[in-house]
Amino acid sequence: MRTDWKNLTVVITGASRGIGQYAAFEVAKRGGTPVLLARSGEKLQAVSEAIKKETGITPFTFKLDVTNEQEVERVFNEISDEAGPVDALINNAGFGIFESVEEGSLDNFRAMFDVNLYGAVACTKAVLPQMRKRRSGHIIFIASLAGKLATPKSSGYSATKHALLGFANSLRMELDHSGIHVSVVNPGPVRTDFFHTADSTGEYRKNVEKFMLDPEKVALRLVNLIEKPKREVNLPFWMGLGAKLYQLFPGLTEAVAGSQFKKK
Ligand code: NJP
Repeated sequence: MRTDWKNLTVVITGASRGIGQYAAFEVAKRGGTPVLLARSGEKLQAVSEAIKKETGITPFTFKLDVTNEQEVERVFNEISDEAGPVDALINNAGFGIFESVEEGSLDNFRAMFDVNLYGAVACTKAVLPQMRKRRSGHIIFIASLAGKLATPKSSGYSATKHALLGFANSLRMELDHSGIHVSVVNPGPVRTDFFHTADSTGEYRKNVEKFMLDPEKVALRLVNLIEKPKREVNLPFWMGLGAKLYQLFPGLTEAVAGSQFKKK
């Protein structure tokens, strides 16, 4: 269990808003140094200033589109030079578009894979050599319960998160006895701007409003992992249980609870 947050450098992708922003606040509140990454430089600056005002910690900020491989390499080199070695990487940047297979465009599928899977792979590859050398580190993926239980109109998004879970599970085994932890957080719906893109009609948001998680609480559970590494956190607990039931009895679960999966 880790409690020495001083001098701990935590890189967070997608830190300009939503879960990533709250995770950055939480890291700084505990005394760690967050490194904020996202495409929107102005928003990163605003988050950084708010963190400094509230916690006294000055975060590092770098503009980064995780889909640009060269940019990922360059930015992670800069992080290493300016902030020092990365102790933890939170692969959080991601987005979804809810549409049926027939209506959805292949371009949207590719764009989701580029950010949600390949972006996380690129950032992970950028921190691994140094973590290996130091025999220490933690890589956390924000996947989704959609990566365990796919529902209608999220085939593309679910596929990216299933892939991300597969990637993380393989990586964990490759890193056995390396001193590097691999964790995954699988949330259900979280009250963030995610839905502005994912759910253009607002239908899904309306249908799941009462189940929506608070991003601040998700961030808290996420940052707790750095203190006490775990393989996986499913939020809320009962939805994680539902996903487990589905994996054990997919046909039966669809037959009994199928209408509950049609909220989009
Ligand atoms: O979403 P949102 P959340 N390169 O839209 C960044 C997963 N999740 O916090 O680049 C770099 O508020 C974007 O920044 P910017 C979800 O799949 C969510 O809810 O400036 N960064 C922003 O900071 C995702 O993996 C729910 O536009 C890129 C951030 O990503 C994670 O949680 C449920 C980028 C997105 O912030 C955070 O999502 C679930 C790029 N190319 C899983 N593209 C949920 N909200 O219900 C985007 O199961 N970003």
